Amino acid sequence: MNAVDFDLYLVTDRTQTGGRDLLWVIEQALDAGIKAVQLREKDLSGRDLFSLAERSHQLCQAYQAALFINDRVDVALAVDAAGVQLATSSVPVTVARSLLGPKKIIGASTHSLDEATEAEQNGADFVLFGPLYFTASKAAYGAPQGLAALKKIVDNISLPVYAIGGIKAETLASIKNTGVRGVALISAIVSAESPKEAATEMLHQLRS
Ligand code: TZP
Repeated sequence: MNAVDFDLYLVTDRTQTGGRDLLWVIEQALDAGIKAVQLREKDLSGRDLFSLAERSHQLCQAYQAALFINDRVDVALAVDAAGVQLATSSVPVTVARSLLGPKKIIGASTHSLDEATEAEQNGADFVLFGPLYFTASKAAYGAPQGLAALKKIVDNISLPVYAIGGIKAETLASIKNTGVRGVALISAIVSAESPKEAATEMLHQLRS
């Protein structure tokens, strides 16, 4: 299992930046100290995603942060990203592992204990679990799972677990109590008036 050493995981959505350049938003978050970014721009063509991933990778490298590419193992390999974030609709974890080799980090997005257990057995390095709370686009992610379901995942697998979905600075204390390794978020940073201040506050709350 590869070392997964970040606590706050920024997930991108360039439709939620309020017209600001996504790379500017990413850099603001990196400047605040975020060490992991998932490029999740599912509507882009392979060519456009590759180009954005290359630029994101350069930025992340400048800040010693890890870049993960959502779903696209080919793009992750092409830009030498730290790893991939696989959805349940992505290629299986075992297949991604054989393509990526032992050193790339594989995150698996899960929605139940069964999925999280399977991800662990198949060689994922960490799991995302959610949606924890209601999200702005809740229809896309399903019903909120809640803290008890999150704790059940944390208690039953050995991989680092990250919560995602509707997470704000105010809810971090109760989320931390479940024993999660960290949290992942989109809107709380990407849509914030100051992504840098929002990320700084999140990191402070997470680490206090
Ligand atoms: N997966 C489950 S919920 C979610 C994803 C990608 C969206 C998280 O966005 P936000 O704005 O942090 O609620």
